[in-house]
Amino acid sequence: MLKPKIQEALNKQVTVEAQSSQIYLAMASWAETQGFEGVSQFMYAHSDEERMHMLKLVKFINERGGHAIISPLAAPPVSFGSFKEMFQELFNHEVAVSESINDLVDICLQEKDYATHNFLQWYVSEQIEEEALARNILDKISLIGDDKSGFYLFDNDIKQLITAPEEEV
Ligand code: OFO
Repeated sequence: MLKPKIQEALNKQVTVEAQSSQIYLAMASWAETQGFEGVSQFMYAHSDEERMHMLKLVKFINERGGHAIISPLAAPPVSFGSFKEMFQELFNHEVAVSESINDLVDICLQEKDYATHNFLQWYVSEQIEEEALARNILDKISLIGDDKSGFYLFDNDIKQLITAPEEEV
């Protein structure tokens, strides 16, 4: 049985993951309107991944005898300035999500909930990968600078970074 404090913290993380999915969906749509097909495909896939992260939490909470709560979400931005700014925002967002996971892990240790602690290790590893991926993309964008043909190639190359959802679980 989940302790109320753990359930509350896990439900907050459900909202964080849903919000991430929502933001990346907005990024996908914006990139698509800018004609960047590869970037938009990457963002659509990333949005799906975040939804999977959310669902994994929902299932876990309910399996442990709790009740996963689906909360309203804030509207994400409509446009994102430049690709550099958009990926910087993605990186900042992932850093904030990592902090949120760390806080959750901390609460589990305080409450001696080792089962939830064990479950969360998947998220800890996932955040290391997601931050590294975002950092890698930002490095590539810095190398491109203002080179238009560089952006064209980048838009094509980024498709290779799309992870199939089944590789995630
Ligand atoms: Fe759920 O990993 Fe990104 O936010």
